[in-house]
Amino acid sequence: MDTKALLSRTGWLFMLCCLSARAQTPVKQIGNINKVTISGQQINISAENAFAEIIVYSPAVIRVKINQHPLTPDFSYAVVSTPAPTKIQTNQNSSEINIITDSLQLRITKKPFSLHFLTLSGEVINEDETGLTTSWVGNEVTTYKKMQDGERFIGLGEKTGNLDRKGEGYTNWNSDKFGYTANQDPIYATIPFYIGIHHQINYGIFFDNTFQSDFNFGASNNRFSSFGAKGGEMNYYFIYHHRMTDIIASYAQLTGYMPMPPMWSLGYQQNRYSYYPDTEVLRIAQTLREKKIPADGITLDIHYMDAYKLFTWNKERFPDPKQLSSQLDHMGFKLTVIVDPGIKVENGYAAYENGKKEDIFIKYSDGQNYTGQVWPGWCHFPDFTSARGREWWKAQLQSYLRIGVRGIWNDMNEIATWGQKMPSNVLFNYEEHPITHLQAHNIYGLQMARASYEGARDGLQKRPFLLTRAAYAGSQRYSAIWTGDNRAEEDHMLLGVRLLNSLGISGMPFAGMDIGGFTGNPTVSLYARWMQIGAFIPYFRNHTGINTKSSEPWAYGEEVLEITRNYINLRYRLLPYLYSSMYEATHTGMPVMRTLAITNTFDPNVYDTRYQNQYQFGQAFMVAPFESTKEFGPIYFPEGKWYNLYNDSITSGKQEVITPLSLKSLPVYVKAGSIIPMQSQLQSTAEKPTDTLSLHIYKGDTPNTFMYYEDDGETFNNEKGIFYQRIITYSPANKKITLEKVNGAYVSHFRVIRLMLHGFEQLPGIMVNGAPVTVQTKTYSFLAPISRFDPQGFSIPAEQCLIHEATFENTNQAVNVDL
Ligand code: NBV
Repeated sequence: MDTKALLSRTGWLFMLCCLSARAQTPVKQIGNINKVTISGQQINISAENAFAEIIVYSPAVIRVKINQHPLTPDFSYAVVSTPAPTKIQTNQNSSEINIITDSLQLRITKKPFSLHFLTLSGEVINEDETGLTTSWVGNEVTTYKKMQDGERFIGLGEKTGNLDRKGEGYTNWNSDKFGYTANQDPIYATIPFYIGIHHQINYGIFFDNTFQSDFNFGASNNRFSSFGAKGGEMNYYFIYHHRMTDIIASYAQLTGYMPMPPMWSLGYQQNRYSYYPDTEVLRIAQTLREKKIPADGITLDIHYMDAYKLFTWNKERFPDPKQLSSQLDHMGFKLTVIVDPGIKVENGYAAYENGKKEDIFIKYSDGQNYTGQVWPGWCHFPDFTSARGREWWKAQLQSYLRIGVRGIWNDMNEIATWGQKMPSNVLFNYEEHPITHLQAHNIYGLQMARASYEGARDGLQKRPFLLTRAAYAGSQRYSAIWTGDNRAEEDHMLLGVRLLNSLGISGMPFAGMDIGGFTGNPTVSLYARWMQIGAFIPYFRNHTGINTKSSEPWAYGEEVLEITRNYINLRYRLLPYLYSSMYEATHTGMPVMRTLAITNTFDPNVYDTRYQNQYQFGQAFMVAPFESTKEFGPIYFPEGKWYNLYNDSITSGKQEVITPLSLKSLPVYVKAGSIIPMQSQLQSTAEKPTDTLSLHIYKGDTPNTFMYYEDDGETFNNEKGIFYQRIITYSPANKKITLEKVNGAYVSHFRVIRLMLHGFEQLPGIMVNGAPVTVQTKTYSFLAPISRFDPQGFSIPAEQCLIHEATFENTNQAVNVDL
């Protein structure tokens, strides 16, 4: 062979080597686009190494699906909406495709395939990192987004850490984390939805993939933010609106709304691991009543069962559970029981026998049921991803509902087993399209909550209360959530507030934490402060672990009893406000606990770690939680004017105020212009309030509206239009308060409306529908005096607000009040 031939041969060989090395590169890039098909609101793309589908769901929501193999048919437990007819414009040339809606434009470059979401005027909202775009490492798929200057990231549901998640990375793999630390990740729930914020722009991304997923918001890199999963498709929904409230609303529309909870579930709930026997449960209930601590719920933890066998009762501890629930009911308490998914493998145990017969357990690929160890010992686990499994579960649950149980608490549904290592090869039915544990793990909790909700709804024919520990996006349609086994430590109380705020912006408005802490014992002051915060949390439950100190409000001394009673009392008077705020969540997805970032998105101060725990409770209140050990706290007042709840002193916004702190009161402020409906004091929601609804209005400079909502609080009649809903508007400019005509067929319990006007100096008289009404000037206290708080035995008087009061009859007709 001559030299020339040899060279050309080696050249070929070299090229071949390079090519195969490229083909074998461990990172598979999406490559260039080679085919585009546009049909209506859908664009199908095939690229060198992938297939993609871009679907316009609405002007503000665009879905992106990318797969290295041909795309699979759609299925999601999380998403409940389908694309709405949307006007779009599309055009393309050799280098790009453009999709333009009324809200945004999506530019898709062809070489390489990369996505650029832009405002209509061309600013970047969010774009692929063009060098990395979407790629695969084996089955793991990741999309890389260019990190924008100053970009912040919030959301992702139940994630520890700061409000602004910049610089951090997170994993979604629902995990049982007893006594988790303040930075532990992952914990129990997966809500793969976050909001990015930069340059006066905010957007949302919901990555609907149930495999273990990872989010990187600039952790160990300064180039990109990314989201990816260990398997499945790249499948995300991109949401863009000017206001964060609308992003939250679009996410809620995609994944569904929480149903209206029963009124009683918004009352105070008393728990421990575990109250038993039945006499102890009754003693707790009785003491709450004797000590005049309003309460509505009592919960039975795992010791009610016979040897932890689900759907059984320990006959010695609870000889007559039906009688217990009816005794509690007479005292105004509703009973909730805990359920775990593990069904003990034991011959003769009914649930095991009939579960086996009906073949509803998850199994290995050889058909043998999976067996894992948990409280009862070796267990099988129902397959909630199969209709048959859910039906079986619903049927079992009826035994609780028949005896009057009103709440179902779904625990250990990550699935938690001893060892915490369920094998990957366990199979789940997944609506007759079997999947492995890798794909099913993060949705097991969601599906268990679903089965429990459906079972309880059918059985009770009344609104049930559902609680779950594990969750996936969409769980709000079935259940409230709590943040698991927290610690009785100061930083956990504040972390808990952030977890709940984050759950709120991630579609889960009905959320709570173990007030007082689950592991360990709180100090006296921590307990008091935590209970105060609890009054401003949607799900208000005191719970503690086994072998800890008693955690009822009287267990921490007389002063703490008075402090907690004060706040639980306030919670009950605020129920009309809270109920209306919950109603708002059921329609718009707007959470009740609102990080200040929702309405002050571009104010950098709200992300400052000094202020990040502050939140709004509904539209009116701002709560500033601090460690109970602090004597002074820096409070940031965002834009607007803020009234001190207790004495009506006003602080104007956009400033920090170093505020003296006292254990007797939690710093709470009311936004100027607020409208807050309140009722008379109750000991439980089983009691009826007096017939007067107090409407607190705080003088402001800008108009405000509040949607007041009422229904019977327990049946499903609300779904048939039997509710009472009216818009209340306060317009400072023309000094008017208007109550619009009532919408809905429910007759309000309240016959009289009492206006309570805060911050209005001189008001000799007001006109109601043109007729003069007398105004009385009074003082009003939101809290009662604390009698023995002072070591010298003097009582500490309650602070007072000066108000103007006027009453008028509540009819369904429109009311015009001239101030
Ligand atoms: O059922 C007992 C506990 C329960 O009290 C707690 O709230 C759950 O998060 N449960 C976990 C089981 C294990 C506790 C160590």
